[in-house]
Amino acid sequence: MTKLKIHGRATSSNVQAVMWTVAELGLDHERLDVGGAFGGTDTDAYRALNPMGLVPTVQDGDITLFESCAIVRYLAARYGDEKFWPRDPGARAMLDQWAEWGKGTFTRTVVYEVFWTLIRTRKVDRDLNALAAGIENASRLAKLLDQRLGSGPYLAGDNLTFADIITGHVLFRYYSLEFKRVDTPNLDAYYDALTKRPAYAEHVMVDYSSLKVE
Ligand SMILES: N[C@@H](CCC(=O)N[C@@H](CS)C(=O)NCC(=O)O)C(=O)O
Repeated sequence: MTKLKIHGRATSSNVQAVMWTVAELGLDHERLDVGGAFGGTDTDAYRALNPMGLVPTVQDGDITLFESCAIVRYLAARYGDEKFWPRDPGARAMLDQWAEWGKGTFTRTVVYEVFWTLIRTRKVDRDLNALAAGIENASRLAKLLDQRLGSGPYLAGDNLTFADIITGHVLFRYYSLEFKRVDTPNLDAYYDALTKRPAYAEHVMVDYSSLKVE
């Protein structure tokens, strides 16, 4: 394979999902600091790769992709083994439904209803009622995931899969933000298992204090 090129700043949770995948699969790569304070997303050249002007964007030889979950699925399908990306459509779909839920429902709630208010909104501009509602939503969803995980340790049982990446990358934000979390012993154990993976520690547990506005 050619060397993967990943465009995107390390503090972006969407870039983190991709980088975690790249590291779990041991893929040869280079990551370029693009987006946020680094800029670089508003050029014609970048927009030709990613018309949204967002990160991440990945180039693998002559394949260029945007949308982090599509990238994770592509890398998993192309370079992952049977455990990481089950080839049986039924077995894969059972995991993929949780991946989809993880991105579209859980991550969306944690990022846009909690993280965005606590980290990316000035204190004076925060809507505390909306924040309380967001925390309540995130708590309800965390309970659901806790129930689904059971004794885990991963969504598929013993092995980490693409679905853990898509569902689990937001947990660093979920667990490190300052708010009172509900009691979720299975989810706590899951997060603990993820944090012990070197790829998660390096690429997902990235200090986001540079994103904080006061
Ligand atoms: N659905 C897209 C969302 C991409 C997205 O919103 N990326 C954010 C960072 S997490 C971004 O590019 N923000 C502007 C920037 O960093 O310049 C994905 O999953 O890749």
